[in-house]
Amino acid sequence: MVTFKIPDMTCGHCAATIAKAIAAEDAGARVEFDLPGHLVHVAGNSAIPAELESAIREAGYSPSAVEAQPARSGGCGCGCGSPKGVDLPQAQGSARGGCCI
Ligand SMILES: [Cu+2]
Repeated sequence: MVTFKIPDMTCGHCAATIAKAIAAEDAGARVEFDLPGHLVHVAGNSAIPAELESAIREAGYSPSAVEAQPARSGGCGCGCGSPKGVDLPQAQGSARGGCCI
């Protein structure tokens, strides 16, 4: 899954144009639009993000890749992104440890 911020995507017509550009690059990609947020989420099969980005650019828009959320592996499970093994002093004695107390 890759997300692009496209400030100049403002309406359904823009979204359709971008969807077409992405489909031309990666026919099987799943595309989700967040028009108010000017975001496009692409779950692609084959195309690499840089190729998708240039396809969108060629369609006349100004995408920039948004850093994906780090995978939820390890950590304490609260989703705060705190790496496993962080021992906050107040966590001592807590069964869960980490940042969740
Ligand atoms: Cu438009």
